[in-house]
Parts: sequence; C-alpha cells; structure tokens
Amino acid sequence: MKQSKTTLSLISAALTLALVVSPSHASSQKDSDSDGIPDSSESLIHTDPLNADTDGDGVNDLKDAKPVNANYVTKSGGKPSPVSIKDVLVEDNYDYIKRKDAPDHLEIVLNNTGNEAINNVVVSYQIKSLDTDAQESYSYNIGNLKASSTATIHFDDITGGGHFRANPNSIYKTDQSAKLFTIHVDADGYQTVSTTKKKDKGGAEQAD
Ligand SMILES: [Ca+2]
Ligand SMILES: [Ca+2]
Ligand SMILES: [Ca+2]
Repeated sequence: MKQSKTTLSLISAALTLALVVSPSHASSQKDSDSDGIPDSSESLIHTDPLNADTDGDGVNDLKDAKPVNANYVTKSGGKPSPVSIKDVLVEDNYDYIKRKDAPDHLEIVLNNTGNEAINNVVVSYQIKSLDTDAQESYSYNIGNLKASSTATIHFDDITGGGHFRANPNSIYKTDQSAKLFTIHVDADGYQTVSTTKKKDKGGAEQAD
C-alpha cells in the first residue's frame, strides 16, 4: 500500500507541476491518449503518453496505483506448453529486412512446436535494474500462434505485424544500469514458459 500511495502522490505532483510550470495552459493539457494525464506529465511518472494503459494490466494509467507494474502472477497447472522461447534480444538488434542495425529493443522469437494453433497468447516481461531497486513489468496479449510455426515479436515504437508498443519512458530507455529481463509466455490450459536475459550496463542505443 505504501508504494501505491507513493505512486498516486507522484501522479498528483506531476499533474500539479504541469499546470504550474507550463507556459501554455492549453499545451500542458494536451492528453494524446485520453487517460487523464497530460502528455507533459507522463514522462515524470514514467508512463507512455501514447498508451492509456502503459503496463497492459487493464487499468488506465491515472487509476493504476502502479502504472508500470502489471503485477504478473505465476500460473500453475495445465499441460506442458508446446511453445518454446527460441531467442531473446535486448540489445544489439539487427534488422534483417533492411540489413542494418536497429535500435535496442526487446525482441522475442517464439516457436509453437505443436500441431494446433494456440489462442490468446500472453507475453509478460519484467525489467529489473541490477544496480538500483527499480523494476517494471508489462503484459501483452499477442494473439494467436499458428501450429508448427515460429513468430518474432518486437516491443518497440513501430506499428505493424509482430510489433507491440513499448513504453518510451521505461527504465529500459531512460536508465543506464545493467538490467535483467524475465519473460513469461502464458496461454489458457498450458503451463508457463519462462526465461531470463541480461542487458549490459549502458543506455538503450539507437541504430548506427
Ligand atoms: Ca495521457
Ligand atoms: Ca498514458
Ligand atoms: Ca495499467
């Protein structure tokens, strides 16, 4: 509860600050994602100005006591999942279509080895700083995985198939510390599949 109150007071302080310091009242009130938090305040509380539910837990940023913590709960039971996590990239990404370096982002390669499609696959990931106490977590329903198929999922700012929006104000993008990513893949009736990946110290880099 302590953390919830802290976050809510941060939101409140950010809203007040936006009203006080902005030279233009109109621009300070611009709220691109209509979540009740002005664009100018979203970076102060590390939320996404273009996503009303930054962490994907179903609660709007303004009402969410922890807007960058999707509160992942480990599932138990179910049958063994035919999904495997083949690869995870968190830095030194490469765009094989354009044949050049791509900005650092989370990229996950999933393999459905089964002979049935799996519906409503949920990918959750936690980012934990290895130098500070900071941690965040996000959850995404990525849709279906076809039978006997491989899918590459990108979390970035690109729209299109296989791309899901990442928070531009997350510690991944704004904090230089080394980080540990923990990734979970869930689907109804199946056991959770998990893995971890470490990112070296240094900020997320833009493509060369
Ligand atoms: Ca907003
Ligand atoms: Ca938002
Ligand atoms: Ca939320």
